[in-house]
Amino acid sequence: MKRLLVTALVGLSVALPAAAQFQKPEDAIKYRKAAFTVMAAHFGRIGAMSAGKVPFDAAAAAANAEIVATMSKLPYSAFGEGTGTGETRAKPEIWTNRAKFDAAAAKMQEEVTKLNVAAKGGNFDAIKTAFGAAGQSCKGCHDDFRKE
Ligand code: ASC
Repeated sequence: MKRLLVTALVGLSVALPAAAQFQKPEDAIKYRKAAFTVMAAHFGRIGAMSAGKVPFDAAAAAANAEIVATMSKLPYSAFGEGTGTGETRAKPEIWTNRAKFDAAAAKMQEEVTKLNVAAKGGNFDAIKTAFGAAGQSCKGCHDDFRKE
């Protein structure tokens, strides 16, 4: 019985992001903005180290990169049809050029996964390089799909 419950819970946790349901478009918008906000906060902490603004701390970099990698998976289930208006800077191109948007999202997820690997390795130069590439992947998507 216990095992059945554990199996069900694990299955649910895997299925949740893809099946995320939102009552209203505003809920989806809030959710994805929250995910990006948390991701950016932790990404920025690695950025501060990369830029020499705060001392390099390998354990902190690794912890932050892990959170970034996890958060990076969350926002995209909240870009459903009908969520392009309201309190959002999302451009209509997200829905008219979905393949390009999805590719940009996948690229970002790939780069933050690399950042996570680098951060676990603890080498400052490798982290800096991976951070730069990840930042470029954020910027690339913003340039095409986010209003100023
Ligand atoms: C950040 C952050 C972003 C990206 C982007 C990179 O730290 O919050 O959205 O980096 O600015 O160009």
